[in-house]
Amino acid sequence: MRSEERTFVAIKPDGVKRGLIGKILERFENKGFKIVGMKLLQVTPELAAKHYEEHYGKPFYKRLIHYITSGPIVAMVIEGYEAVESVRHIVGATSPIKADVGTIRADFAQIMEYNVVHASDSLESAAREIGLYFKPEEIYDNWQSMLEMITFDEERYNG
Ligand code: FUP
Repeated sequence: MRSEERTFVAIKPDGVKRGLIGKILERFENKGFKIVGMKLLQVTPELAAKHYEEHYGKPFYKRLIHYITSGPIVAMVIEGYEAVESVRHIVGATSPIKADVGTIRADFAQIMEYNVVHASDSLESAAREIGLYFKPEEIYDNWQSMLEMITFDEERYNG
């Protein structure tokens, strides 16, 4: 059964500062995902606190807030087949040491505190995070990507 999902991805400040926006975006475009929302923005401490509320009080919390607010991020809404899980595979494990080779975190990062990219870990967090970073009118999904035309053609599946 086809299952199209939306997920939230962010290129964190270290990724932007290191000039990795293009290389990271390329991974998602190569996979055929449809980028339906994208912007460069500075995360405020208030937004950072909402984004990372589940980590409040943990030993690394302060550093995490400092890091995510240390420069602009590129926020994206990505759409595709089982996008939440599929994007997490492309991003890799939280720790770049444990992340599989070929994932963004394994290929571009050394330590967990600067792991270059964020991706939602469930459909619920995706919906919450998309709502934090994007207004509904900032999401553009009324177009068909080339891959969507080829692979998600209803007539091919059901005709
Ligand atoms: P992930 O979903 O892979 O981004 O990981 P988490 O939501 O568990 O953690 C969010 C961010 O907190 C990570 F990207 C890095 C940071 N973190 C630490 O710095 N130390 C930890 O022990 C766990 C997470």
